[in-house]
Amino acid sequence: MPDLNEIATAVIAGDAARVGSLVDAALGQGASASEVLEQGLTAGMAVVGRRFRANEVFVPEVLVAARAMKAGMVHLDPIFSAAGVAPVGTFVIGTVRGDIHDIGKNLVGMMLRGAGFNVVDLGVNVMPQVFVDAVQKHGAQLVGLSALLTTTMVQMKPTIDALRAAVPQVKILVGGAPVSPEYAASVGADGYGANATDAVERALEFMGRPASS
Ligand code: B12
Repeated sequence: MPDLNEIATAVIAGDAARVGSLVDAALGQGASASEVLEQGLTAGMAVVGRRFRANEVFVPEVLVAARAMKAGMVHLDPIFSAAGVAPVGTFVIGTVRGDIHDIGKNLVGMMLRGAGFNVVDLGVNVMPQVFVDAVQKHGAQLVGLSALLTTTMVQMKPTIDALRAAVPQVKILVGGAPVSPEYAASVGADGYGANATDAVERALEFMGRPASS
């Protein structure tokens, strides 16, 4: 089994090229994409998150680490996507207005694609009407809102209100570090996902396909 700590260390160091080659090597040596993601990339980013909170590193370092994490995710995307079969449904996803964090959202999108969803990714800083337009345009059954800041999670409510008014049939999932199940319920979401696996399970349930089947 390859040493996945090395990947975490390279994410922390923000060495994108090294992360890319270590991820490739780990996959070649038999590590699964999920192991690389959890024990390598996410483990490294968690350390960066703790250091950021403790004011030991600042935005530029976090940005470089985020880029390094993305350089690793590029190698995992085709594996997660290839696992899927016929499209289960269409899922529109985006990070809410005012928020530019996209790593978690991208992970959720990647795992949903792997579970067979057609994923329409609207990117970051997405206005409520843009979610509405995309759901209508793509005939999506599900929409996911991501927020990483306490100052932007408040954008979930107006976004959900706009979706309810225009496309009442769409199921709405919310997530992101500051969001809780209680908060999700208070803004009128249909569901909450603590992580990408959770998001996939909820999405499959909404489509009438329990994850275990
Ligand atoms: C990376 C990062 C950045 C990067 C973002 C790069 C990028 N491309 O995303 C940069 C440097 C740009 C950044 C900027 C800022 N950041 Co920042 N950032 C982080 C950090 C360290 C990691 C976030 C991350 O990617 N985590 C890894 C992913 C995998 O986890 P995740 O996002 O939580 O996603 C998982 C789940 O939440 C869930 N999920 C996520 N979305 C969704 C959606 C759905 C539908 C579902 C079901 C589930 C789901 O599944 C995901 C996968 O498991 C966090 C610290 C932390 N611990 O969260 C701070 C953090 C979020 N940032 C913070 C702050 C304050 C900022 C800035 C305001 C800093 C500044 N002074 O400028 C700016 C804000 C810019 C803006 N307007 O958005 C604070 C927020 C505090 C708060 N409570 O509001 C945090 C918590 C750091 C801290 N101080 O403790 N940041």
